[in-house]
Amino acid sequence: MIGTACHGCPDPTSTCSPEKFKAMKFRSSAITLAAALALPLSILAGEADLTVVAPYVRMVPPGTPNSAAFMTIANDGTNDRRLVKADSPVARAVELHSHTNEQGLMRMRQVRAIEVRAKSRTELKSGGYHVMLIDLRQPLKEGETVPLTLTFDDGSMSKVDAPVRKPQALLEAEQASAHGKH
Ligand SMILES: [Cu+2]
Repeated sequence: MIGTACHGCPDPTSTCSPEKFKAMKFRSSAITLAAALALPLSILAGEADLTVVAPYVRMVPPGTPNSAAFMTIANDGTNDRRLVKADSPVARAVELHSHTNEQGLMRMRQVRAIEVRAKSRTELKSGGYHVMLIDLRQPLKEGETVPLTLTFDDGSMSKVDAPVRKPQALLEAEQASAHGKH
């Protein structure tokens, strides 16, 4: 086979075949990828700027397909951050959601990201932003903890163990009815 010089081929002998060129291109992109993978080390230093406070997962009756996780995310850093992804082994799908009032109806909507501004905190709470746990793989029992992995726009990740808790409204209703029995 007659060697043809491929445009951009790093092989100085100019005996480059399209196959060889492809293989070389692949190798150089693999190196770029390795360099990119080494990058998060420098990002980890900034991770301490983000703190996840009081996470919990809403207890739901057995057989309920979905639940949600709530928490406060504090950003002590000087850069605005965005929560871009959440994962949990307890659900088949995990989405970031907001609640919006549409003509008097509260609707949940998937959002691309939840912003946590610099020197600020964002509350994920019932009726607002939440981490939606869709299609639960197992029932969530009170007192258990649910592992959550949160990914931010700078590539940093936070691993959180969120206890399963009854929703505040239910707790208050229970307390009120307990008082009623006096
Ligand atoms: Cu939701």
